[in-house]
Amino acid sequence: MEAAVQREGLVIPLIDFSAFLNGNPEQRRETAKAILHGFQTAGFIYLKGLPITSEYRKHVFETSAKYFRLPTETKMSHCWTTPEANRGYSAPGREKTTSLTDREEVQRLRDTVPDIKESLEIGREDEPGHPNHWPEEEGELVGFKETMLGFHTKCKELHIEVMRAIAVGLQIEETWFDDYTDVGDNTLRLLHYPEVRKDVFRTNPSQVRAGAHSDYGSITLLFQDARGGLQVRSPTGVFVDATPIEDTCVVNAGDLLARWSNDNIKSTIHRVVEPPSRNDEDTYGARYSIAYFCNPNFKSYIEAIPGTYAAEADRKYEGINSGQYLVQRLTATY
Ligand code: FYU
Ligand code: NI
Repeated sequence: MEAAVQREGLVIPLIDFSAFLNGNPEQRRETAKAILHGFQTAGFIYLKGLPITSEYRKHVFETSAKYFRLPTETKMSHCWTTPEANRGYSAPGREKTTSLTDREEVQRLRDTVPDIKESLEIGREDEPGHPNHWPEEEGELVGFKETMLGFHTKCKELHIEVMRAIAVGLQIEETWFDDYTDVGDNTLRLLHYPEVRKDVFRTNPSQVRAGAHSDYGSITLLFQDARGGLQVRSPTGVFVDATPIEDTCVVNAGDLLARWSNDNIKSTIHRVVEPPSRNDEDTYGARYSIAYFCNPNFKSYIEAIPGTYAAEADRKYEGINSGQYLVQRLTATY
């Protein structure tokens, strides 16, 4: 098996997903095994051979960049409101600087430092009581909603297929997860890490673009641009670069899947830092990425998957409602 990353005991496989989607039974089984193995060891895999063309992907990234060019006040009018809705615009980077104690220093940074990251969260369009916060369809943004909802649906399908691969790997019914993935209670997050002056990182070496964390739900699909910055914690405890590979998607298991699998699958800590600079300028260029956070249907009850425990006494966790679990996690971070 080809490795996308291999350092410090962290081996992240690069897997051709078309061999699962279109292969013969033998190829499908082998691919499913490799996917499950990646989630059991690294907690991360890279997938290539996706049913998402590079043109389509490029179009989605360009559409995302257009959104972030809107004036700040406009974006603020699409503001993220509550963990229950988990939709809308947020610019949370600013609060990082408050960890500094010297008030003048804080003020100086506020004046010179743009937000470290801004994002727009988009949920499924038909969840009662939780509308998406769409920008006006004018100028560059004509077609924005259609593009993003189309991509949301594509990613929802990918979630269903990756969970089928996990089911095949676990040797349970291939469609076992379908009743948990069909609603699509997932969040599409467009991310923009703006250009930032290098002295921000020099002044505060502990500054990272997204702090160390593990994801909450079942799996996350991450589409990154060529700049990089994602790092994954290795078994030896060091952060290793998850270098971008063109036309691949990084997929990692979240905490709820780890719990659901009785810790058979790993949810691994990761973060986003500035990639090493390749120029003499005094800024780091912008980075765009798109994360798609997948969750089991919010209405579903999550308890150990069959086959992930031998005896009743081996079950490590209480059952839990998926939606409640996510809201709990989001409440802790916002
Ligand atoms: N928002 N799920 C996550 C996450 C943020 O896993 C979500 O909906 C992690 O940063
Ligand atoms: Ni994450």
